[in-house]
Amino acid sequence: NARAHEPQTLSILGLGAMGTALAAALLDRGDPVTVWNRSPGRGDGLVERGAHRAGTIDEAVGGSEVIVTCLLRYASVRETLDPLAEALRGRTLIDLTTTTPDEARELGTWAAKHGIDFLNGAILATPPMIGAPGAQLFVSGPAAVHERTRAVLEVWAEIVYDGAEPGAASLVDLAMLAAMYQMFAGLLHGAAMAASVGMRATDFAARAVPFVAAMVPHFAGDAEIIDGGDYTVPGQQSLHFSDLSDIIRASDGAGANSSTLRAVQALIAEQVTLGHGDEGMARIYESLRREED
Ligand code: FVH
Repeated sequence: NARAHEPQTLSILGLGAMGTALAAALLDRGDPVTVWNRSPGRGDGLVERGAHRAGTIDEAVGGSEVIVTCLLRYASVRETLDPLAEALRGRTLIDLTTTTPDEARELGTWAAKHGIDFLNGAILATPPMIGAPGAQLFVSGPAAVHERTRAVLEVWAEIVYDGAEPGAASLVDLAMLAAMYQMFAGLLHGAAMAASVGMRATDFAARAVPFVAAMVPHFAGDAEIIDGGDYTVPGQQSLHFSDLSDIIRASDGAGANSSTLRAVQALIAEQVTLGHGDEGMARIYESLRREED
């Protein structure tokens, strides 16, 4: 039922790797799309497949009800859109550029000031994943804008609505990336340790990936403890036991840089000092989340 949505004319501003993938997915579904890129020479393949190339950015904005920006970063969005505030009035702007929560809020305020319906979006997918299972798109902004545009967005990814506050989608996106980068830093640190006994990184990966994949689901249990507010739940390995000192000695002995592990050790030590040594790893959430609700 690919076309069971209210058709809305749509322009994509920015034909980098991601903007091109977004436009291609619309063409795959048979939807019309107008495309624009700052520099010429991008989007020829899209035009060959039926996309309309706007000659100017004014044409791209003036010709569609929904304007999607997918640019390098927030500064490029403002540089591109600020001169077009009046042309955007009464239209819908969906920004899929990676932005910080504060930047998304600022863009939301700017849009409201100029009578522009605004939805902030954060893509959790690589360009080849767009339109395929596994791609996710977090969106936040007024519910009415989300509901009106959802059928269009669903061609790209599974949509997760993070509520009316525009910064929320960016915050959750960057929180997921924070988790991912720290996990990869951990794997790289492990590979650096294993190198001291002559293990190649590929061999370490072959053993570490299934192990970490089996461990990751345990985070759901930690999350239940955090939400329940009782860190004394029995059956957890205590912070006294997992103070990481053995691992750090092994890392130092292997000549690896132990700084990422020492950062985790400091969080554990803080909670032990505060008297929570008998509790489990979930407790260090209290050292990480310093702000009150
Ligand atoms: N690619 C990915 O895997 C990630 C997945 C997660 C989300 N991101 C975000 O998507 C935004 C765009 O990423 P991209 O991969 O399309 O990036 P590029 O291929 O480098 O294309 C950048 C486009 O931005 C245009 N641009 C840059 N500066 C300006 C400016 N000042 N004014 C107007 N347009 C500008 C650039 O145009 P040009 O250089 O060809 O003229 C490209 O169209 C990004 O936020 C990711 O974090 C993708």
